Amino acid sequence: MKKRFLSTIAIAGAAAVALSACSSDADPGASGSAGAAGGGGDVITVGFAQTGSESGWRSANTDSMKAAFSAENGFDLIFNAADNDTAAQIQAVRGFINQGVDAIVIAPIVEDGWDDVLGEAKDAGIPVILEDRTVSAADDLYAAWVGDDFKAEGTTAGEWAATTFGDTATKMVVLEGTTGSAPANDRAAGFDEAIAGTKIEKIDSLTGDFTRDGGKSVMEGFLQKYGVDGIDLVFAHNDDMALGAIEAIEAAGATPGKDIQIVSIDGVHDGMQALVDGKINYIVECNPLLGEQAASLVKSVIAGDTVEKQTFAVDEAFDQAAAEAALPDRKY
Ligand code: GYE
Repeated sequence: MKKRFLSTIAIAGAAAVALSACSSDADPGASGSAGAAGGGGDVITVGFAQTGSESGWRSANTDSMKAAFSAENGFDLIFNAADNDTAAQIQAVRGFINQGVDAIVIAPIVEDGWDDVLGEAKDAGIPVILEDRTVSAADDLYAAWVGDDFKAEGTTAGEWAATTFGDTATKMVVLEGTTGSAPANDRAAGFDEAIAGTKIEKIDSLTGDFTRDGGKSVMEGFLQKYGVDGIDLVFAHNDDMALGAIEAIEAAGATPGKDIQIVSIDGVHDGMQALVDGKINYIVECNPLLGEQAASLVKSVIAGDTVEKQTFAVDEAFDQAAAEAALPDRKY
């Protein structure tokens, strides 16, 4: 395996200058062994272990990754979506190692539990690039990470809440992302720090797993427990859960954005539309268009170039007027 990786470096190095022009024998359906070790030697075989398809953000991220890791760009992409099942995702990565792919890209569902399989990839000489979420494993077990600053997103959302509600007694519920995931952990931490010392009281917090259905059913439970008048503010860790909460609030006979205000994170099209419509009050962006940066990291790592260990995407934040101005040009 190691030997094959070394030959890949040599081949990729020679091909690096002309990658976009030599995709003629790329075969998207081929298995890992048909890549750099096989015939033409100009194709980089990449196994991508995606989390699943839980949200609008995820769809945009998958599209961006598939577009960047295309045959035209010199890649043979083996795509796996784990349906939010952490064991299945680790299994997929082991499968890529067994296939002898040239590189592995992972969007890790949760932070913990990666040490063993990342160690196996390292022993096999297969570089790993993380995209989107981070892991708690030692950083010498992967080559690089590209994604968004989840803690800063939480802080920005919390600062909006502190400015809007800070001096008024406010009952807040939280719709958490997938338990143990980096964005759920970091967004919660950033938000909590930003509202510390204000009169915002977190009365409840449960996971809705980053899905619209999850957000809806958790919000239904909160409304049953506290009543429409017992909740002033919802912090949703992503837009999809905020959209589910909107359905629950409307079904309870209240007006989202007025009776109960909502702040969320992502900035996907449906979320931004809800902000324009006044049903969400503030959105912090999380850019899902990470494909090109991830693909360029893979090429650099395979070519033996030194790369940045961490690359952060740039995120904005939107109130209603900003969302109205931005919506026509949004790419996702
Ligand atoms: O915010 C959410 C998705 O990991 C940043 O995952 C990503 C998050 C995103 O399901 O919508």
